[in-house]
Amino acid sequence: MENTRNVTLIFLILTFFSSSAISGTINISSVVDNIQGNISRDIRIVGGNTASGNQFPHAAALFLFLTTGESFCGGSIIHANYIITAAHCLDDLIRIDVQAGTLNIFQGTPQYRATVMQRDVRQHPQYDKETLRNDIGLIYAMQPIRFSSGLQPIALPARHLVSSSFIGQIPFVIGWGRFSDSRHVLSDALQYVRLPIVNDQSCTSVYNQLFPFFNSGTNICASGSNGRSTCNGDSGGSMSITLSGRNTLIGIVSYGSATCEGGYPVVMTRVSAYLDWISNNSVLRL
Ligand SMILES: *[C@@H]1O[C@H](CO)[C@@H](O)[C@H](O)[C@H]1NC(C)=O
Ligand SMILES: *[C@@H]1O[C@H](CO)[C@@H](O)[C@H](O)[C@H]1NC(C)=O
Ligand SMILES: CC(=O)N[C@H]1CO[C@H](CO)[C@@H](O)[C@@H]1O
Repeated sequence: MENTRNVTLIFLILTFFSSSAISGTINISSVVDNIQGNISRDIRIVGGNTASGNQFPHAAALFLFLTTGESFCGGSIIHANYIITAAHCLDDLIRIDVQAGTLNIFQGTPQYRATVMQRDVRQHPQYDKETLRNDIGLIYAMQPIRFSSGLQPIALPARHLVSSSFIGQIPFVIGWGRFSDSRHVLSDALQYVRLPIVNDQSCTSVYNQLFPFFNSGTNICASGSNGRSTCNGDSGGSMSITLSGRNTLIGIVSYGSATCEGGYPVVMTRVSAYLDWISNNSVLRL
């Protein structure tokens, strides 16, 4: 019973992330209406703050046009021609309208806008949609991103960090993915929240009861307690910490519970496990 419920939670959050968008408004009401019983409809931001200034100049907003409708994800600029995101954001893709260099995705003036077609994105070849293993993807931005103080790439982890668990770190997780009870819309303003990295057991106990979704080598487990969660960190968005004075991308938002306030942990893709794949599929040499 408990097992079934936990597994259900995982797939619900995926459904939300792939629900249709209408010019910036994600309409998840039809999805919510399908939810039976125990899953809370009370899905809203808790514990987040609005980003300011040039706090997260690597943040990219991905307006996704899919064969199944419209959707939205976050991404991170890692090079003038590359944006990294979650592979599941790129399922059924036709094209992406990318915006970067703005904190506000509807009211703002993005410094960068481009349309990227499906042929210019790459999902990890071992990405598995059912289990969300290897949930990482690259977007090739043919039109180069011109950097400024508000538009900068984020550093990737150094090789020597490949074996680091990062447990105890309290990274920033960002996103525009705001849902409210009454209006199921994205947040106009970029939101951030700090989620402590906890031990793998915290995630395996929730997500691995029926099937081993969480994989220690390629995922990072973040706390969803104390009223903070990834409702504000849309799929594909960054989890970052400061290393050697540079903001460094260590995780990509992958999945979690549909109940943001349920205190369930959140699962990230462990970026340091994919340095070879990123090197092999971009001009970066990591
Ligand atoms: C959202 O979906 C509901 C149910 O399908 C529909 O009634 C409503 O008009 C939709 N809202 C928008 C903004 O499209
Ligand atoms: C990267 O490329 C090398 C050389 O072609 C290959 O041996 C290796 O398996 C690749 N690794 C990944 C993760 O793609
Ligand atoms: C739809 C569903 O799962 N409903 C369950 C909600 O929780 C109560 C109490 O635990 C169960 O009796 C319902 O079956």
